[in-house]
Amino acid sequence: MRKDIEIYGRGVLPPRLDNRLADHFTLHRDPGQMPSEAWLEEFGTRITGLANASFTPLEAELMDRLPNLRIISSLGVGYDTIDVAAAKARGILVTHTPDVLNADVANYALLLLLAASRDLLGQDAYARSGRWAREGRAQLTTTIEGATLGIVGLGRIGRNLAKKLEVFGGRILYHGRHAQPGVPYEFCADLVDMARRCDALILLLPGGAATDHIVNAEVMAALGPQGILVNVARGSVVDEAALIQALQSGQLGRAALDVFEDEPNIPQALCDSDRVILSPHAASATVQTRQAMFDLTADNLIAYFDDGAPLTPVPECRDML
Ligand code: NAP
Ligand code: 8YV
Repeated sequence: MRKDIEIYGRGVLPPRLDNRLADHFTLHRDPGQMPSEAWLEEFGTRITGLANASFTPLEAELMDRLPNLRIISSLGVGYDTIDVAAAKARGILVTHTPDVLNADVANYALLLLLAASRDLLGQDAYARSGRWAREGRAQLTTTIEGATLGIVGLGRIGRNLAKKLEVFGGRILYHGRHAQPGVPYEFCADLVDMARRCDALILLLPGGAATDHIVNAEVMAALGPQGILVNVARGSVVDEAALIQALQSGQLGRAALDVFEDEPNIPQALCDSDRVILSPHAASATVQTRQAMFDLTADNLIAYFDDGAPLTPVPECRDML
């Protein structure tokens, strides 16, 4: 127990995480995504650790108001909303929660892929509305058996998914910045070329400036009228306006989306489309995986303040240890 250490719980911390931190440290909460001026004046200089459960950007401006901050422990594997360069420049280490969510996020991507290819929501609506009884059998759908499936971002989650996709007996291609040695899938340096060859693209790469709108109109046109786009990465990686246009014009077949450009807001055109499956950023949202993520978020702070060695620093901060 290190009650002498004062931690800022940013955003609404889940109770399990809140309790672990409050047991171990002196935890200061603030109900807003950004702390109030009064809160900053009272606690700002006392805070040395921050648990981030927020999707609101964590930028240099806030770091400057916490001059003794040493570590940001972020809930989630993606950390595109945290200005890591600004943190490093101030000697602040950033951690995240990789690996513990790989299986569930990959399972969710597979679920979305299967649901889109078999039009599960359409079948449900057809049965539920009585159309089956009135009109007979619903339209046929598309198999993913033997399909060519492209993974954009063959990282921890992407590799977990690829292994699961092997059972469908088709080709697995992947796109990233580098070919990966020893991987039994075909690397495609050009995303448009890969999309042209694929029946479905599954996005599993980080968000942020480097990947902004990497899936643009050209990629979606290449995927084609029968193609399926599954996004469990970040809304920012897909040009959402171009996606709507591609769906409406029939240039793209279907989309299954867990993430959006302006969460939690979803464009009405996507809500209105019966060729889109929508999910509220829920790929990691099982009780078991979320508990593991909450625990790792707390354990990173505990390990850092116990012996200076947090468990899972983001790659950019490993040289700070
Ligand atoms: P990871 O292990 O770091 O893998 C990321 C992959 O993306 C790597 O294979 C990397 O390959 C590729 N990549 C990185 N930058 C790229 C770029 N500029 N262009 C093309 N490819 C790029 O990450 P992970 O743990 O698998 O997680 C992946 C992402 O999934 C997270 O960052 C997060 O945004 C998202 N996610 C979403 C949910 C959800 O709830 N929907 C849950 C968990 C994760 P190269 O190095 O070869 O480029
Ligand atoms: C969220 C995710 O973090 O890990 C990620 O990068 O996108 C998700 O797992 C989760 O919703 C926790 O806020």
